[in-house]
Amino acid sequence: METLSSSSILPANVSQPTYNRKLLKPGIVHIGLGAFHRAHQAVFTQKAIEKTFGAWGIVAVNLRSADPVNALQDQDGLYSVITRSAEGDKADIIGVTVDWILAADRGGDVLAYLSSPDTRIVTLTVSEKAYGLDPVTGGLDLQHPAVSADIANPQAPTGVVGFLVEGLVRRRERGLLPFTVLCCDNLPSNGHVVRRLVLEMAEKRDPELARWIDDNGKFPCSMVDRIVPAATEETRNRAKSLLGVEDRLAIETEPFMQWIIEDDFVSGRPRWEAGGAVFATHVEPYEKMKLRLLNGSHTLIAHLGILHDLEFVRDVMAVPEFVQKVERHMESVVGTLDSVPGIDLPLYRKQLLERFANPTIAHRTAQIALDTSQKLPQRLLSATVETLVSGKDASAFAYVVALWIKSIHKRGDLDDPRKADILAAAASADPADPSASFFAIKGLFPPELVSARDWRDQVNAELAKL
Ligand code: CS2
Repeated sequence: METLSSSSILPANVSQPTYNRKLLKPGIVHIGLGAFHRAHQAVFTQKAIEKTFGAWGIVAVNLRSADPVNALQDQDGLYSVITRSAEGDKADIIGVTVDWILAADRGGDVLAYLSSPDTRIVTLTVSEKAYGLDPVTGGLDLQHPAVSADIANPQAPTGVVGFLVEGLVRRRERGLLPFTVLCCDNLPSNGHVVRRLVLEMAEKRDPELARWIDDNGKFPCSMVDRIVPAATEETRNRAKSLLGVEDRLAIETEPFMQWIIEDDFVSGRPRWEAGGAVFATHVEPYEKMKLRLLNGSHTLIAHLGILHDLEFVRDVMAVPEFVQKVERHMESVVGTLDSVPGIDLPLYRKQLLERFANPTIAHRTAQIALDTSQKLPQRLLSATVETLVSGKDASAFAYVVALWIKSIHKRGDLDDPRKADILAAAASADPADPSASFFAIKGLFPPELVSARDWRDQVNAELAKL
């Protein structure tokens, strides 16, 4: 079967870019060419360009995996996003990607783009673990492989922070302004986090450079939301039947999408409002709401799914007892949230339950359970600390930690950067105090929780019930 390309003739109900792709110039470098980016920032950017054409084409950079880069090459930069709902499936072709690079092979080309006057924004979706963030200090983890490699050999970076710093070095040498760094990963105050990491690495190189970035750089925070399961053979088959051609990059997603962005850019930005993005002065309340209510519930659902052999989020949501657990969890979370401008929290919660239950979205519980150690702090543990400080009941959060521990025992394995420590904790667990070895893992639980003996007893009590 033919592969999607710019000469494909597609069915009339498949929407295609309405702008002239040949005239689209690069303006954004995006690092992390995963499913999420393809169904989120790229879609918003396409809508912005359709509304107001401008030099906002995306150069898509993947740090390590070659597959999506090769697929973009074979498909002239095109791919489809399939939006699934009870109303049916709708395919849209996205054409905003103007170049594609595997950084591991062509790091020099990535740096050339990063130091080009045309590049005004660098967006990031590299996942929590890629930044080299030390959860205890909030600064750089010097043991992180990419961080140590990029400090040792800064001109040939391998990791996201190393690329940003080397790109900024070259811009400064060329007399250019910095690019705006727009983090789109699920981290709290994500712009501040990345700013700090970049400044720390820059400082090690040259304090003057760090000062220049501090004075001229911008790192707006942003809250991103769209549920985008990893694509499967089924996704590609669905694309085939909708498009009539093969699309190796097809992804499927829900209709909902949200992007709240701090409007603080060095040299302009696309009109992302055209896709429904909201520009706000303070993004933190939205991030906190989303990380704790959506992602925190996801982590709960993921481990319920693993323990009960339920493959997809929707399967967990089909069990009334588990829905009650999610509702109880959300109730505890709401006690930790400030009011969020423009958001009706009860409605937001109701929508989340509906989104999780969407029968057309096959979101694997195992996918969400990946890297749980990197997700617990912002999704669960900070809310737990705040709940305990205010003297409220945090047993709903103890339940999630117990589920996670139990799921490790059940699987005997996991995919997580702290895997070795976590498996060692599981192997040495003391039946009389089964969570103790997990709480002893360095830098995983905040000190306030390590010393919260009563709460840890609740984790043990939940474990005993499981
Ligand atoms: C999920 C998120 O995999 C996970 O950890 O919780 O990817 C989630 O689907 C998105 O943040 C939704 O916006």
